[in-house]
Amino acid sequence: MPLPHIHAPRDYSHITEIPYCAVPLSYDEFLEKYLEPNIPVLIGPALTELWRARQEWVTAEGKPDFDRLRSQLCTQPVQVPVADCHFKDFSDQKRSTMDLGDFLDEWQGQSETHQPARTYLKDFHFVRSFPDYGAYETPEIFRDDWMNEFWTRRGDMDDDYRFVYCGGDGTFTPFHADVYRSYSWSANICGVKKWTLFPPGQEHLFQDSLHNTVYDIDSTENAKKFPNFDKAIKFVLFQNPGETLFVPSGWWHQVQNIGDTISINHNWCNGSNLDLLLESITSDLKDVERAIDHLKEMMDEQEWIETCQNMLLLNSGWDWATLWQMCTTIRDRILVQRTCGDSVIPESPTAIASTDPRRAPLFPPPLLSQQPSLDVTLKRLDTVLDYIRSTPSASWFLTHVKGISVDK
Ligand SMILES: O=C(O)CCC(=O)C(=O)O
Ligand SMILES: [Fe+2]
Repeated sequence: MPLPHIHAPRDYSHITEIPYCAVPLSYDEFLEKYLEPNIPVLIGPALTELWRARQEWVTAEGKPDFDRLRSQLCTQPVQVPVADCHFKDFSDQKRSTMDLGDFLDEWQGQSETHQPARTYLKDFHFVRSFPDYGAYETPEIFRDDWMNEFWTRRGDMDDDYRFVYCGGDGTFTPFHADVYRSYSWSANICGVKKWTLFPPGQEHLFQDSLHNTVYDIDSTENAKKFPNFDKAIKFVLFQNPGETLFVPSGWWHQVQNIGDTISINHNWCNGSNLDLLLESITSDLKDVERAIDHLKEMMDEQEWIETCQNMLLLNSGWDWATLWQMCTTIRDRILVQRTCGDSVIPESPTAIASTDPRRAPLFPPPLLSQQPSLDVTLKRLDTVLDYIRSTPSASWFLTHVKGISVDK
């Protein structure tokens, strides 16, 4: 079934450089100039100036304050996820976990002896590990965030997309577009990040038909497999301490740390990239169907649908049920907000009260002034929900496997 029309086509051909906003911009300006057209913007350090992380994690010389980090964060053992930047593991770096105190000791030792770093602390769920610490406040322009609102409200999962990254000189994140075609915002606490950003629509220059993608944009090997990769349009920018980058949906990027770097970032989505999310889940599903096509004739139709959805959830972290539940959770909240305005922070019907203190703290819904008109968003949500309802395999899966009613 063709994808529904949700958003006007986007055009990146006029972009000559990544815009810089020295002063924090209003939500309306951000929505109109960057979020809706899906264009990156680098925002000056005033946005993050008052954050505890910027005031307490960095020395007067602009280096990580290792002693303070240790005394504030390592009073008890905390396991953190790390990546080995010298070890490619399929399309990512080799991942493991280590104790935060051990990571800080190793990092400080390498930094002080000017050794190259290879261990990169990444995707560390900081707010979940330190719910009362208050390292930063999500900037108002990034509060219309359905992923964090929904994932922190779900009763069946303890997850969020609020991260801290820490790495020495030379650590890097290989070439990718973010999970589910989500946006990210990334605020630099110290150090410099070199970003190389590629607008969407050029995937044929760096991806093969099985969606194998360039891993390191600086590798001399790329030309053999992707001879036209050097023709891709790209933008390089240097993000200095305190600056925040909005990374739009589906923009490919590689990130290189210059000097000892700490950053905070969130992955997020909302009505402005809902069409791209839907496109991403349908494309991921096609990849799954193709990968296990040889099993199709051994299964009946229903077993096939269920197997594909299970694989989709394993590979991509979501299935039709996840998208459906996120959309209905946000829709329910908007309906209440339409009547009660900002005075009520509604509880999602899918939220199950939890007494587990290790759960990620809730991410509050945006105020009316921090999101587009509720009617525009409702229309977009209803278009996606109607599409899922009218896709037979999706509605069968939701109704019969997940026990979710898709009736209007
Ligand atoms: O800072 C990094 O190393 C990667 C960040 C990133 O990929 C993102 O914010 O989307
Ligand atoms: Fe990313």
